[in-house]
Amino acid sequence: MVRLSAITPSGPVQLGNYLGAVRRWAVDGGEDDVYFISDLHAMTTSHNPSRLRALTREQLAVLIAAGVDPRSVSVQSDLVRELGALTWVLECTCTYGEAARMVQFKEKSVGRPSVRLSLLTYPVLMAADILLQGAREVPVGDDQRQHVELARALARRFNGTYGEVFAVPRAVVPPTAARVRDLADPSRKMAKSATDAAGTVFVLDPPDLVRRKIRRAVTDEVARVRYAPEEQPGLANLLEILAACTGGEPAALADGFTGYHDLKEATAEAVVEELRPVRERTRQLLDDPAELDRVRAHGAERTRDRCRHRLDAALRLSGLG
Ligand code: AQP
Repeated sequence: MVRLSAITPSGPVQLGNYLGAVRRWAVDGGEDDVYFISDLHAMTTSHNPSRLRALTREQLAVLIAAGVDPRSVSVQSDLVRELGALTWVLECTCTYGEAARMVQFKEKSVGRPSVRLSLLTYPVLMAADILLQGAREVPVGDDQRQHVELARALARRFNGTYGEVFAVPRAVVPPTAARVRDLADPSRKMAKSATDAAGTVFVLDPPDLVRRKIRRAVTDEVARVRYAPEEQPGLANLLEILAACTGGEPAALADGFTGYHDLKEATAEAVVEELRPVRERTRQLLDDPAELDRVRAHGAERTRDRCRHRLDAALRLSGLG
């Protein structure tokens, strides 16, 4: 069973990406899975080329440092020719109505004619990512579920129209749908491209900065430590982060604290300790370009080998070549 997931280099890896996705890929992932840095997806909004390249490399290092099997990691653009070819075939399989119905596109494009055309078409590129690798399971958050449904529909339509080539993928909801919230504004999820970095803990932040950000986390006036996500979202976020780092349950952990200060200190230390090895190993990898280049080249070769027969069949059956 091939599972496929990705992280977009739209900013440095943040605590939510790590706890909600990368750490799980490290624990649950198998050699057959595909975990990749989706640098092509990062180009759907305005981007700086050298920053994109540097973030791609940094994210690759973080994945390996976090313990994701190096044999399962790759960079999306290393397959740009194969993906470009299949994306075209799938765009010729997809209707405009299907693409324009994507909620993410509607939300991000409303009243903004200057959005890139790629924001409309990238779910088709995502379908190509999934179908080329023969992925059966795609772990995604709710916001990406609709895109996996599109990949499913396109696989079925292609197979039904031209001949059986693609496995039909399905979205799977990660077992613990941990949603880390912004420390400065717990009504939002933590995001790597947040404009105000005060509420975002980045995996590579130095320990003192992590502590400062967590000490300044927005809480409330209730002055009682309990796990009540609706009434005390900031506090609940801290308890969930602490639970994710220590393996406990947020509600049970709440009983161990009498004041907010102690909870913040404990959470800060737990996060610093959780991230310490990842940060140190990432630094080593970034200082050793040969090792990173080797992993990246292997990932490119492996994903290319794996997709070749599907791409050739899809091109041939659809009347090309
Ligand atoms: N706050 C979060 N809590 C838990 N999981 C999260 N993920 C993202 N934010 C949180 C998960 O991280 C994986 C990679 O995410 P992505 O790069 O594909 O895109 P994203 O979800 O849009 O991530 P960001 O950090 O919010 O980036 P920007 O700022 O560019 O939008 C996914 O599995 C995602 O669910």
